[in-house]
Amino acid sequence: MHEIRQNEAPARAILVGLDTGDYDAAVSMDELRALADTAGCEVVLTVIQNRPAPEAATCIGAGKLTEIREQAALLEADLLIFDTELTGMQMRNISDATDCKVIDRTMLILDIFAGRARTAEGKVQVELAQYKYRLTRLTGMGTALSRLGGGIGTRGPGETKLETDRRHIRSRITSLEHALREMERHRKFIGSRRKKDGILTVAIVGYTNAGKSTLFNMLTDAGVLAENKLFATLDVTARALELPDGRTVLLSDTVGLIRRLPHHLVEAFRSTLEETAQADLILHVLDASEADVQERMQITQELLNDLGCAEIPQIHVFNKADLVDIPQHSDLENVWISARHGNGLEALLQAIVRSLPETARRMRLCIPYSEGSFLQRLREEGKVFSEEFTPEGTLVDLMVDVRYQKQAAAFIAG
Ligand SMILES: Nc1nc2c(ncn2[C@@H]2O[C@H](COP(=O)(O)OP(=O)(O)OP(=O)(O)O)[C@@H](O)[C@H]2O)c(=O)[nH]1
Ligand SMILES: [Mg+2]
Repeated sequence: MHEIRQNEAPARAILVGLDTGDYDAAVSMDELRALADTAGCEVVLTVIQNRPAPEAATCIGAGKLTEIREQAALLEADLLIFDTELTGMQMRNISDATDCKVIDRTMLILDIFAGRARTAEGKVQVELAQYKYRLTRLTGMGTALSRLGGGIGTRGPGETKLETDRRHIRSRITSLEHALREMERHRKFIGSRRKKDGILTVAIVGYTNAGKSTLFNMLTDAGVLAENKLFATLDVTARALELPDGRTVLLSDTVGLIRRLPHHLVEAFRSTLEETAQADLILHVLDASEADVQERMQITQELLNDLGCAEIPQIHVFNKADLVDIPQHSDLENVWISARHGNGLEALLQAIVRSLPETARRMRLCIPYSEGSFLQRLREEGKVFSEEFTPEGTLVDLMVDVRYQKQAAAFIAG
């Protein structure tokens, strides 16, 4: 496990929120606590200050800072996690005033991301986001981060590099961006090849902790890490899934979404999530046992719309049915399941079959030589597995697009 270095004691953290009335601060703080848990911190106190706007120099007021300093000493806390984004200057001032290490919500999320990225592309995306965030906060950040705090906020780019060599960071950003473009190009290439092969893709999408990876594993037996932590999955993971109608689709598991996802992060993960925009079908997984399931559904839907996925057919998958005690009625667009116990998966697979567009099908044909142009069209549109010349015509095994299936049926090889 990355999130806390094994040889360090967990950070004892105080969460600090500012309630300006712009959003529901209490809910946001609950989520910050879950994030802190995920990062391996022990939360010893939560402080919320009501004020119309942040203090320029210190975010919260001087009185509150003194109070936090005293509480930190009393509770032996060494880390402050702010729910709002801080400037480098604010970090230094707060750190000086309280003697604690100071990070903000974005840094905490980036820290979790850094420990969890699996693929090369995911790792590069996180590192890039970290460098970019830090570059704008170099002044002050060094002191604010040099204190203990259980290693939180220090994963990824090394601190000394950050402080001493701005130019180094800039060139690192350039080379990471270059590497990322290469990876994107490769991914797009694979994507277009899939389309030619007539492979449909189904993306599992949803709020963090909804049970996406558990469902993915149940459906594909892939053994992808599933655990009760936020952001257990950071990269798109894809596996082949055979459907009851014999077609094989590519099923992908994606990163969990969260409210107030800092825009740098949406940017950083846009390319990964953009793969979702190519999907033929979206399984929108919901944790039916959460009280705010409707709101989470909406947050996820808005992010999907931002990514240009509004038109893609969607199935709402109400997961964790084992935990809720209300009537559960499934139809083609709303399916109740328990991914953990495997309940409802049959109905889900049927709904998937019914929701996917008709597509290419693999066929074995014997096409007379007089129909050469038809064969040529088939070759251009679909992948050819084998071809053999016989006295009766060309014996070919290939994917046939739905448009040609009727015409091709006349040539099915016996
Ligand atoms: N009771 C119950 N728990 C479930 C069910 N499905 C998943 N869980 C639990 O919910 C937690 C989160 O599951 P994951 O599959 O990791 O969730 P995820 O959506 O992939 O989460 P991220 O990748 O972090 O966004 C785990 O503890 C699962 O065991 C279910 O049907 N019933
Ligand atoms: Mg997951």
